Amino acid sequence: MSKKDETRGKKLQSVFSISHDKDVDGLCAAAIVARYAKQKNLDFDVLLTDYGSFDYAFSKVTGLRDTLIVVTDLGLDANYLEAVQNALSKAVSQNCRVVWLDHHQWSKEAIKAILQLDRKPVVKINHDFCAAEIAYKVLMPRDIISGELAAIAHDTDFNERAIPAANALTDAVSVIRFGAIDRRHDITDALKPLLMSLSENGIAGVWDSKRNQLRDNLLAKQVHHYRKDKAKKMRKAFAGHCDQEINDVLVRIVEIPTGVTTTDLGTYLADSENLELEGKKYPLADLLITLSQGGMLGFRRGSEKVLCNEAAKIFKGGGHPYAAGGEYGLYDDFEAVCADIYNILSKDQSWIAEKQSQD
Ligand SMILES: [Mn+2]
Repeated sequence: MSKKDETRGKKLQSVFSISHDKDVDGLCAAAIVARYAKQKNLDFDVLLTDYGSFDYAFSKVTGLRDTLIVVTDLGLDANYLEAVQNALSKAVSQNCRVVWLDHHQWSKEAIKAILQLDRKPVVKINHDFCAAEIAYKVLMPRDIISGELAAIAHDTDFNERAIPAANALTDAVSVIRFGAIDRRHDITDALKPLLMSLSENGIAGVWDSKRNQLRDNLLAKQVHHYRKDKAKKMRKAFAGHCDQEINDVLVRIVEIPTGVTTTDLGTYLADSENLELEGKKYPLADLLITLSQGGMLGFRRGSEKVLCNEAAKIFKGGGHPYAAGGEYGLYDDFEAVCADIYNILSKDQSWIAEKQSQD
């Protein structure tokens, strides 16, 4: 038996999960991976990360041996392709295996880069589900708690907002993340207690359904305060909005305040109760565009007249018809940006659904 064959025959000892730190989907996907590790009697470790930190996250895998590396809720784009491929190749040469489960847009090259790895990598990308649902189906299809975690993630990722525990969890993740960033603490360390109790006991581990609040009283208080503060900021942001109709489609642009996510603002402005300012009622926008201080754009639709992914494409981005992201670039004059965006969207109307079907 050659040395190579010996390595190949060796059994996997542990699972290393790399997942998205930003939302409930990434967290639930990692919790399902942790349940899988436990079921298989393998050690478990996790790294939660975000776009922009892939170099650091994947540098961690080069030290792994005999490990199943499961990446969830993270898309691989051209900027990181080479670094990620090199790091994973190194790990695979040390008897690791790679499973990548995601629901974002991938290029053919990126899929090929992962499939080219040795030791039969698994790549499952499906846009119809959230990442936790894919992890549930692929890794733990008969596990009730994993199914429950997948349902919670779906509720937040598809913006259904029908499960109160899922809403609270979304805010808890934001509170913990922003807190860790402020104190320069490690985000994975900060989120790990929440992640592990989700993994061990499902949503019942963190949510008290009798009292209708998070079990951790301090966290519940922080979430309550965070929501109040957020609502105040969002009301103020809405007061400064711009509205314009393009071809009978109402496009609304709002600047995102710090500490508020696109999803927060999208949910807030989808509720007609919040669309009242000084006695004046505003209609729901067909397309809501959020602009962050860093010049990033978020797209959320209020009606099926609009294709967010097509609008995002015009601004170097992409996503789904109901939610997408793009980039405007740094700016200092919000009104001027609005005029510019309206101008761009008037010239190229491919984002209006009925224009699409006419082509
Ligand atoms: Mn997701």
